[in-house]
Amino acid sequence: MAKQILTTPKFLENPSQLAVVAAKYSCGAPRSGAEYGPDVLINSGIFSDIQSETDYKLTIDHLAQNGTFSNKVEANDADPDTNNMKLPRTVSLASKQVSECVYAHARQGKFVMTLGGDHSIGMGTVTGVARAIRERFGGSELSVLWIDAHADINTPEPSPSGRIHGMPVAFASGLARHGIFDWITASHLINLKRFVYIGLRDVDEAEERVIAEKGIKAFSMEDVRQHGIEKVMDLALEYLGDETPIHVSYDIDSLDPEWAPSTGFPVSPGLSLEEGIHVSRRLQATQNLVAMDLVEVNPLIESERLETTVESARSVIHAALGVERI
Ligand SMILES: [Mn+2]
Repeated sequence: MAKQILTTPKFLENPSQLAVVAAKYSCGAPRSGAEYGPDVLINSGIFSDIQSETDYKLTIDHLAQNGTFSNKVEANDADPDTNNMKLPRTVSLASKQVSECVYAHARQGKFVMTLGGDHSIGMGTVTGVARAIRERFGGSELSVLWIDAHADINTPEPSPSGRIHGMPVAFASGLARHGIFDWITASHLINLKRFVYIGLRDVDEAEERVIAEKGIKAFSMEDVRQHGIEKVMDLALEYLGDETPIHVSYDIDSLDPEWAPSTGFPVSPGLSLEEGIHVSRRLQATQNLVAMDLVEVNPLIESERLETTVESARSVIHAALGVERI
């Protein structure tokens, strides 16, 4: 049984419309598997009790590489390394598709739930929602919470791996620019002053510098341990203010590997499942949440513990939607 907590979302015109976007890509990551994440989550029934027992009306868009480039090719003639980036054209095309799909739903005032996929798709989701919010609310800016073990704010040159799943925040904020990503225009950009990290614990040196230079609000795992997740959420929400639409981009690797083993780059110690659910509940309670991503579930990693990972994903998604099991 599921019960829906009834709230009145402030920034959604069609709050009962839940647009699920299955973003089946792993071109931003060094190994395959994340492209299967959305189907694994959907087929596990993550949305079936929502559909049958709540007022949400679901649509699902399935997005995947459409043959222009194959989903998981190593650098090749069609998509050679550029400025230290691996598969930049493939990732640009993928994230552009995601951005356009997410935008179309968000423009209509629906809640958009994007399932990944590797986190490079995050540059598509936040840019799509940011653009829709600007248009719907006279230029207003979107607030973004990035729940992650990693900062994903590398610019191409200093990136140790060249993999673009470590760069979505840089591209979505305009910190990184490249002709290959020229579909990202001023209307798409997110503002790093309206951006908060929670759960960081594996941040590259160049990323540390950018976070300090730009004064980006960041709560590390150490902060969570020191102050508690309740206090961290108090501070994060106070920083963003009451009257702002919020997009949460949730990397499953923010959770401790005990709760989310099936992911590409698990880092201990992370958020407990209870802490992860608390983050979602608090966001839901603001009534400001307009979109969510849940990314980096990789069924090819620690497959025998995939069910644990899927259960955790289900719990944080349900809590964000105000759907609780009874
Ligand atoms: Mn991430």
